[in-house]
Amino acid sequence: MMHKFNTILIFCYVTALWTVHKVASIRRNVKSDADIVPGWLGSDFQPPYHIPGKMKVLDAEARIFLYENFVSDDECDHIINISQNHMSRSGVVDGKSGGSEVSEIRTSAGVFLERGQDEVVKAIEERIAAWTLMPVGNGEGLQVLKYNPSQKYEAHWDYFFHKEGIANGGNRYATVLTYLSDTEEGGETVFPNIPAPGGQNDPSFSECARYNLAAKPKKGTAILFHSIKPSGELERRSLHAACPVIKGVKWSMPKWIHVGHYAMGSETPELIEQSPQAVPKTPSHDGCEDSNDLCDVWAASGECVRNAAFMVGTRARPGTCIQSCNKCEFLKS
Ligand SMILES: O=C(O)CCC(=O)C(=O)O
Repeated sequence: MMHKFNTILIFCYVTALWTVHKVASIRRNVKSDADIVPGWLGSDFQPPYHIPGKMKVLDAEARIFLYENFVSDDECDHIINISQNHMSRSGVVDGKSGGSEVSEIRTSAGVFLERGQDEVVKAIEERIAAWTLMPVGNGEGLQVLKYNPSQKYEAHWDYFFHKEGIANGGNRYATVLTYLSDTEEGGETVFPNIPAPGGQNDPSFSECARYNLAAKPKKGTAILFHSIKPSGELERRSLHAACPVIKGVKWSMPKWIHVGHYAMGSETPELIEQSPQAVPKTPSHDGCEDSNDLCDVWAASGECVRNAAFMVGTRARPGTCIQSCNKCEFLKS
């Protein structure tokens, strides 16, 4: 067991280092402690806390992990308390302009916290840095999200396709998503490009999450997934969605982590040089293929919803991008 855990840690460590070197030639000046992962630059690795939970590998190839009890109940309650009076409707990034807009793709409410806003936030951010081996300074502020029944976030990638998206800290490298509450029914985080182990999850998963890799909201549990592969390519398997909440309320807390330092407040964004990143297509199954090379770019910018007739079409007349819009079921009789 210990041996397996050590192997996973070494694997994460090596791939994190490799990715940082491969993806970005980062001319990063270490400006503060926020830019140093514990153990880097010759310091001894002495985590300032004990993470009491246990980690499971959800998908080794796509590097998706789940950590139970990553955040304590008291910490979850504290984060909800400092956030709940500041929530507003969540936005999505417009793939063409880079601006934020309200969309039916994402119907939760949310708020961004400051990096290091208080001692609890700081402790969680340091824990995330120790787990991901990415400096605190590479992370955007923690985001706190609340989903009421029927609220959701449709399938999307966290990485960007537009210039503006990568101007601050380069592209997003990984996401740590922590659940701050249990949810009675629905609200799972599902990865539509990865089948469920054994083809199907148990019936306690909602229909939206039944046939693909998914995690249920459980207070204190965190999932880590990677938007960029060790090769530098964007990781299509990181496509994910927040299923509609069916019963109860869901609180979650994403931390988006970039390949380089993410400037906040009065900091000046640094240029991160990145090699062009190809987005390899997942092999088509059952003849389910997009008819245009730009389908995944359009899908990531919300066109499956905004432009459904063209992108998705109908079962009788499938659209141009059924693979990227996850509508391969149209081809099944
Ligand atoms: O809340 C969730 O389950 C997913 C949130 C998410 O996908 C995001 O904020 O990028």
